[in-house]
Amino acid sequence: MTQRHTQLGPVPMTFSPEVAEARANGTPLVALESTIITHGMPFPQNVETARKVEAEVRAHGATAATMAVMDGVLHVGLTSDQLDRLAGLDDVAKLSRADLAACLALGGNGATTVAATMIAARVAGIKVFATGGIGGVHRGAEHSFDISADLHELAQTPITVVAAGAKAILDLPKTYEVLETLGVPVIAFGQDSLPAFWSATSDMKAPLRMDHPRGIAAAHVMRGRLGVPGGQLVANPIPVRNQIPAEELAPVILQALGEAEAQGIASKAVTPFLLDRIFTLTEGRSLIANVALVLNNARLAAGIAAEIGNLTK
Ligand code: PSU
Ligand code: MN
Repeated sequence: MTQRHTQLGPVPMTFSPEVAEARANGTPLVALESTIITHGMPFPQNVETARKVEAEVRAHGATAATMAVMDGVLHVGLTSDQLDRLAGLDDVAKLSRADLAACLALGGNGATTVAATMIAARVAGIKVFATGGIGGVHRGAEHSFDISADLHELAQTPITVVAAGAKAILDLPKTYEVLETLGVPVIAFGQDSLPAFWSATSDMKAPLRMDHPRGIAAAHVMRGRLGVPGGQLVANPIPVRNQIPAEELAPVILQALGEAEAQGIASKAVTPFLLDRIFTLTEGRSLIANVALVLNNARLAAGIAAEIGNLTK
C-alpha cells in the first residue's frame, strides 16, 4: 500500500449505479456488510448468499448497498463484477472501526464488519443495516479481553442493525449485559426471548419486544430526536424450520472453542476460525442456517427502512 495523496480530500466514496438510482428516486436503502462474504462463509456459498441477500432486499421494495473498500475507495453498493472481485481477492483486510480510515487513506482493500459497515452507512446516509449476527463478548473474555468493537459502535453510531442476535459462539449473557451498560436498545422481533443466532430462542428475556417494523422505525427516529447517540439492535429470530436447536450445537461450539484455544487463535482471527470449524463439524448445516437467517434479516430490514422513510418524509 502506498500513500497517494499529499493533500487528503473528503472520504473517497462511490455509489453503485443501482444505489445512485435508489437515492435519486427515494427508494429505501439497506446496508449490507462484506466481512460475512470474505471471512464468514466459504466460497462459493459466500458470493451466492451475497447475491441472494441483495435480491431479497429488492423483492421487499428496498435497494441493497453492500459496503466494501476497494483500492482505497468506499463502495456503497457493489456491481456484480465488483462482488466477484472482492470474493476473489487474497489479501482482503477485515475492517472494523480501528482499521477503516487507514485502509481508505492508504488505498487498500477491505471488507467491512458490523462496526465498519455502520460507520460507512452513516457516511452514506443509510439508516438500516442487515447482517447475520453481531460480534460481542467472547467466552473467556475475563482472560482474553476479547470484546467486539461492534458493541461500542452500536452505542455511538445511529444505525438500526437487524441481526439474529449475537453469534452463539459468544458469551451471550455477557454480550447483552454490555449492550445494556452501553445503552443500546435490544429489540426482539415478534417474541419475548432473545434469539441465539442458529437457534430461534434462548432462556434470556429480551429487554424490548416489537412485532411490527413501524415501531422499530419510530424508536429509531425518536432516539435521534432525543439527541441520544447510537443505534439499535433488532434481534430477529431465525425461522424455526431453519434453526439448529441450541442443545445440539452446544457441544460443537465447545469443540471449536477448544481447538481455537489449543491453536492459539486470537483477536480478529477468532470469529472466522470458529465459524469455519462449526461449518465443518456440522457438515455444512450451520451455513445453511446462517444463510436462512441473513435472508430473514434482509426482509425485516427492508420493511424498517421503508417505515423510517415514511416517518421522515
Ligand atoms: N454475521 C455472520 N457472519 C459473520 C459476521 C456476522 O453471520 O462472519 C461478521 C461480522 O462482520 C461481525 C464479525 O462484525 O463477524 C465479528 O467479528 P469480531 O468477533 O472479530 O468482532
Ligand atoms: Mn474480537
